[in-house]
Amino acid sequence: MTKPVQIFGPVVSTYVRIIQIVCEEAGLRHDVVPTPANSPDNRHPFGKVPVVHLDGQEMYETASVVNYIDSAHNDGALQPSDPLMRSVSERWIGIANSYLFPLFEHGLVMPYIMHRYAGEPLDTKRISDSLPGIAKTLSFLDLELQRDGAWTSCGFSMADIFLYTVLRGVQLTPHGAAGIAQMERLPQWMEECHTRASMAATAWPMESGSTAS
Ligand SMILES: N[C@@H](CCC(=O)N[C@@H](CS)C(=O)NCC(=O)O)C(=O)O
Repeated sequence: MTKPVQIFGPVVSTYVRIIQIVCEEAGLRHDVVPTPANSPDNRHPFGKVPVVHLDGQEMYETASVVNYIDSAHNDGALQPSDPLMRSVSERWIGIANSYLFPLFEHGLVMPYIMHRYAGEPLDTKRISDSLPGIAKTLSFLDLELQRDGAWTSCGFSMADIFLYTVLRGVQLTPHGAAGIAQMERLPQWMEECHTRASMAATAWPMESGSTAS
């Protein structure tokens, strides 16, 4: 029996969860080795998490790690074979990494995490400064879904995994839950992802149907 994939990073982390979901999709066993980004044990050269050990390799940068897992262990099932659809899926992964994660994480998700789990006062200024941009971005995603199905036109792909995981953190905050609920198509797509076996198996400990207020 092969060794479980070892994922070095926090137990609650967007990018750790993306690796966990793809391991589930590929039928690979996986363990999180709790490692904060700022720990001396963290071996990422740019101080990020996760770092991953699998197949005798040390890997980092989530998109490249999950592409490897899917290609080597899942027949590439999460990467569309049609070149145009592959490009669409890659575009949405790029959007999730470059624009959505920084906007959501710094503007909404981290203030709630620091408030709820580190006992800091809720940074309402940072949240209120970020909300217009977040609302505009949620509307953009929703309109794209209504227009041509956006990333969902590829069938279930890696894009769904990145986008769902990034958006799930938002949905677990009160402002984010309210914002997503106002959208036309996003809530249904979120629900479909939420009930997928790989997503359900990797739910964060605080996911009990409530928001992170
Ligand atoms: N480009 C990295 C980004 C990973 C990332 O931003 N991880 C977050 C946690 S989900 C992190 O390391 N945050 C800590 C920090 O930026 O100091 C990847 O794709 O793996």
